[in-house]
Amino acid sequence: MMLIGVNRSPFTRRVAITLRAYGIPYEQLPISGFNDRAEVRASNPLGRIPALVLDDGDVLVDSSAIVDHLDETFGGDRALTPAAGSDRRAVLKVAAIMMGACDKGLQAAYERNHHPPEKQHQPWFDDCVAQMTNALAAVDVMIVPDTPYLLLGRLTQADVTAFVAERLARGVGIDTDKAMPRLRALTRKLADESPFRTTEP
Ligand SMILES: N[C@@H](CCC(=O)N[C@@H](CS)C(=O)NCC(=O)O)C(=O)O
Repeated sequence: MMLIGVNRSPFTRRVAITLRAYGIPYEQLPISGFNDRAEVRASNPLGRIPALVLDDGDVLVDSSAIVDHLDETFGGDRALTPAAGSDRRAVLKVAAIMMGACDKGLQAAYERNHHPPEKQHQPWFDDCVAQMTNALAAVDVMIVPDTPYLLLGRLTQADVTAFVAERLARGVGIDTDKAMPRLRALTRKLADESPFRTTEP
């Protein structure tokens, strides 16, 4: 398997963490959506990372579709997203909020990094950051202090997505220690676990 994308992308790292959590061997082509657009388009016509090239040559795009395939193929009864029922709904809800938070964080980052200073619109930047902050704060209050994982007493896709979103939040200037201390404490602990530690960009 070949993971297309750089781990500084929260969406790519989410897939990398999932691959490692399942113990799946893979190679990685560390290219970025903006800097290597033509090369990325060879795998994803949209020009976005991540993509995952399967051993039979099939190519999956979008982190949610990729982790769904990995869950189905390798997850068994310990899939990072449970297969059915209220546990599945709970994990998918957190993952959706955290992936949406990443979208907002990236829009804020793009405003800063891809527009010339005179064309940057501060209210748009602030609104994106506020949406991301609210999303992370909503997950912060779900966390029971000193528990190792967000839901179900084990590692799930809720932890994986919250981890990558919290990291991106710091990157756009959100003080997560102050604004969402439980989430920050959780991500500090997760950072020591192998799937997270070994995918640090
Ligand atoms: N919904 C997609 C989002 C992927 C995404 O936004 N990737 C970013 C990098 S973090 C990208 O390639 N951006 C370049 C672009 O959109 O042009 C997913 O979950 O994979």
